[in-house]
Amino acid sequence: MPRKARTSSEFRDALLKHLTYTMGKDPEHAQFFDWRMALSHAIRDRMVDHWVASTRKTYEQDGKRVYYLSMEFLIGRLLEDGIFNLDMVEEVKEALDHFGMDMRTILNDEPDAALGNGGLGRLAACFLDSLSTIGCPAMGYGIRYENGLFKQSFVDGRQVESPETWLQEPHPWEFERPEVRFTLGFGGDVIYENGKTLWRPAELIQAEAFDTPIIGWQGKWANTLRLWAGRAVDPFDLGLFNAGDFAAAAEHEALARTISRVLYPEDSNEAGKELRLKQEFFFSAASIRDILRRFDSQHDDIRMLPKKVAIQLNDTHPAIAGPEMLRILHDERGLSFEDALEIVHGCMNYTNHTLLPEALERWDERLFGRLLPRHLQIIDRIDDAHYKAHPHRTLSARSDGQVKMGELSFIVANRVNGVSALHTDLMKKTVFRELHELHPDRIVNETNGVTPRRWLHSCNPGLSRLITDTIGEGWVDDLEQLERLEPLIGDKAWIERFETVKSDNKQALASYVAQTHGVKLNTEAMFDVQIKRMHEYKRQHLNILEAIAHWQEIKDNPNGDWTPRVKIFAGKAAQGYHFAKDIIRLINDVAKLVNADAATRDYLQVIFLPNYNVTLAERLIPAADLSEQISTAGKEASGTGNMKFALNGALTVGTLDGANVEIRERVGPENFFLFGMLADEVMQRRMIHDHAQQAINADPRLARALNALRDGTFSPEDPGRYTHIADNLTWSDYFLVCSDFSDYWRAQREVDEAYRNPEKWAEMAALNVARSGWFSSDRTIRGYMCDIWGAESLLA
Ligand code: B1H
Repeated sequence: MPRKARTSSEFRDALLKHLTYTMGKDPEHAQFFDWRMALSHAIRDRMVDHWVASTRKTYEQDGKRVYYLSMEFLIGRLLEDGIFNLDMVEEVKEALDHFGMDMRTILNDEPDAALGNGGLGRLAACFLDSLSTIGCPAMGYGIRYENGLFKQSFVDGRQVESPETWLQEPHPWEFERPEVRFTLGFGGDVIYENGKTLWRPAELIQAEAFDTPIIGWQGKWANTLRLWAGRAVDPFDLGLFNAGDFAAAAEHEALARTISRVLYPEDSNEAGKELRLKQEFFFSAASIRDILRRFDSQHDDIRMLPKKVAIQLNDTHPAIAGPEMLRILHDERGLSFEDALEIVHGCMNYTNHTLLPEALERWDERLFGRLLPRHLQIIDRIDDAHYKAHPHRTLSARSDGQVKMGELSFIVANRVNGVSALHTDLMKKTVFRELHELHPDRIVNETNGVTPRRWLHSCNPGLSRLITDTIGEGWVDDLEQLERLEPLIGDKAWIERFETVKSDNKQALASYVAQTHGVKLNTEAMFDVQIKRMHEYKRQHLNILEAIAHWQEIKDNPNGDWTPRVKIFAGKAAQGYHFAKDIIRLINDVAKLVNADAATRDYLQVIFLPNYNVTLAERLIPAADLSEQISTAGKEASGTGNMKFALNGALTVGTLDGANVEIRERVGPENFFLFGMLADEVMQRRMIHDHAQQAINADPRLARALNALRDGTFSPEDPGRYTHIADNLTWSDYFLVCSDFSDYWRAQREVDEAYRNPEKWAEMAALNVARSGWFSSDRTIRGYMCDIWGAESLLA
């Protein structure tokens, strides 16, 4: 289909048609909502043309298909993304203009689909975008949570959670597929009949499919995101199972509704709850059935499966897909266990996203056995088979009364990957050391990436325009072309345009903050941004402690020649993570005092923006001067926010952790503010029993900042409020905030110094942009296609 073949009046007609016939409104009485829905439907129609064509081609070509199984897809808003990917910005503006409507206002009316917690879910969303842009036949499978990640607000500086209700309004992007339903079970028992082992679940539930088209750049290809919703099975089926048992029937009804109700809000922390295991089995089992059904519709030889199907497990959350597929092939289809295992092994791959022990999924075997009795037996047989192949090894997916999903995934998978070079290296040396010795070719690295469509082209139109004016628009799906900007960086006129873009973005953010929060930000100051989930290992408390020490120093010498800064934070804490919530409160209390301090407020402002989500990230990242990536080395598997900032021309102050290592290598060490211990130094340092006190004794600034936490400076009405944070840092400090403080302080003063030379700063920032092309998720997906899936693009 030739691009922009349709005229704008045609699009105007389409818009009006949807306003009239889909929404039942005339333009005089239509609300923003009606316009947004009409526009979404008109855009969706354009997507569907491409979608149908891609699906047809996928069936015709019968190439290998990729299935990405993920508990989370943090997709954010879809309308703007669709308009940009279809290259229809001007057309849409014109059409809306004609009706006296403003595009921005309409776009801002869309709720943010927050079906994920943080980086892991956002990565899945970036991958979908890249799979479609590349034209790799693929499908994402997940859960259609009625309530996504909670909304965050502050009351007296404290985080308060409320439910997220994105589905309360009609969601225009999904297609309900009532014909695609699978009945799944839990519990019950395992019976032996005519030499066969069969699982007879006691509790039944249906999974119903909802499909969202995922359109790639310029609409050349579109894949599907298929999300499963829980439904009660019909009364006849129920009758078959529990005739007359009304209590069980009621429980079943409740479960059906509950299973896709909420996203578990734990990021990098495993809750071990029964409902969570049910959710995992629910969507994994439905997806496996769907995959097998589709395969069967085109092939008769199940041994062909690994040639036609690659399944990616996004962390261990869908790991039960392996045993479930084995159960179907062996128990239901009669393949030998060995043959079935070989087929499953040929299809499955596993991505590990964290080494944090508390995030590695383990299930109590009694809970597991009660819900999935047959799968427990199958996991034992997988273990036996592995043991037979590698005698004298006691390694197991089952031990100490637990089912270990990491080990299980590793054993079942054909390829196991980490998400940055450092993380993959640490995987080999730590959590999977022994398994890696047995299977030295299994672990591969695929450093994460981010989609340049959302994270540059659409979120930063000013920079996008400058880049396109300079090198043409080829960079949007070939991001390494950004290196062609490098020769321009010495050009005064060009670098001035680059600076103007940043300062316009800062202005835009400042007016948004003024409007929504009534705070006036100093746009002359450096915008220093830390936005991510709240977690001790991410060390937002290191950042705020440095801010406190800095504030104290400014107060000592208010006439000093300080470099003005605005420190911006955003991020949610898991409901039950009290320490993280206390850090939020501390930052809010510090903000309150510091922003009101007439002696210092020209030099230092602190603000914590509530309800961090994809949309807020899209506003903040283009406006940032400084990106805070300060995790304890060895703890952040990759980070992806770090890449978005660099790509949008922020400089990083960071540790050698996760993908920071590779970012620094690529942008050049002279364009990156490095500080802190290395991963192995961290391990050494922890051996010193009084590491924190030594650090405090050696750095009076740190001691003074900690004192301010203890003496109630930031909570005069409740002076003891932050004592426990100071105590934790002094007496335990597992994440080595104190030990890294002095070096962080040093790096921050270098940042101050550098910012005082705007031209030099702009050059460094522009080099970050020009050299970040490698961090496109297109590059990452090509890596998976080649090293893991053996899949090919169907675009000519
Ligand atoms: C990441 C998670 C995670 N790693 C458990 N692990 C969850 C673990 O609901 N749960 O139980 C949810 C999420 N998320 C992140 O993945 C890493 O911390 C980041 O460093 C990384 O960039 C991201 C994508 O690979």
